[in-house]
Amino acid sequence: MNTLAKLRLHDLAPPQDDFLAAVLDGLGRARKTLPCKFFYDEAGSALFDAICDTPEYYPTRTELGILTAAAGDIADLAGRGGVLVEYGSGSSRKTRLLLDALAPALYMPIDISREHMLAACHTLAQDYSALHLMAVCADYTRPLRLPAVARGGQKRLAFFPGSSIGNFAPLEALRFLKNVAQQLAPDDGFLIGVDLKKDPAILNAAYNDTAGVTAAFNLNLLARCNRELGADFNLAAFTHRAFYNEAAGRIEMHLESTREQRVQIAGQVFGFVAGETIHTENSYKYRPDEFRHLAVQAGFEPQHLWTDVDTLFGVLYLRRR
Ligand code: AVI
Repeated sequence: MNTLAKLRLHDLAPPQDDFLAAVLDGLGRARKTLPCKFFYDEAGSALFDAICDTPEYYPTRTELGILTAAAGDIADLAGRGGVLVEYGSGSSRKTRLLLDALAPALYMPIDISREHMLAACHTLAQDYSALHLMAVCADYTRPLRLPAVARGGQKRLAFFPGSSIGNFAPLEALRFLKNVAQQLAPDDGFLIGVDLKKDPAILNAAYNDTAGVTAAFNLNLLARCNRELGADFNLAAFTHRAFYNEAAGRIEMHLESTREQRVQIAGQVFGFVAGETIHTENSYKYRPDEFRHLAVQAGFEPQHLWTDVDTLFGVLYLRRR
């Protein structure tokens, strides 16, 4: 069968996010902020891939190690030959690990970036001859109804790797988990990667790599404002700041103005005093019991937690109640 015959697109036509409106709103606030979802233009996505390869950023390789060791157990819990639903697009090694272990009949990635997802699906369709694919173009951060597909009595496994759940505030995380639960039937599974609370020194290093890749990733948000919105941010007058906020249980990323300055965007002028920051990202860390509590509130029964030897990262299997 050729790859096109096995691949279908379910296009929920996500509304175009209005970058300009979000920037004007965020910078107009008393505490300036920009939404972290705008990090991921082409340059930002490439920088994120580079972050994952830095020696300090442990989550990606640690989660991959956990999944490699646990793949057989995961398949025993989730069942083989069913439907694998991935929140995010699946070109990564993590997806392939699950495709190899679970041999699902259908793979359903959900991603807002249609072209990137379709390219990844074509490659997977070539490499997995028995696999059918249903690419869902949607913004999974908003409530979402997945297409109904025949499951032939098999289970569905939802997969949300990378601790992307940490980029939601706790209430938004709960809303997201509830939405995932609604897309599953009782006894289906949800496999989710969660970055765990740990020595703040390890966390601070992970978001302040010595090669400066995370700094470049953060500053790219201002470069993107310049490129796409005609803003006049002087990138040399902002510095990357990332630190663990212990009380809130999160890494905060900011861009700090190193001097008093004014920035123009679409005819509006925003003033900065020296030391003022734009808050660009939160990355929440959980203790296993905190995350289990959230999962139970959302309608799941936590069944298994796999970690690495240093308990840096957790992969949880949640059963839909
Ligand atoms: C995508 N997300 C889980 C990353 C994180 O760790 O919160 C994004 C990131 N920001 C800086 N480094 C990585």
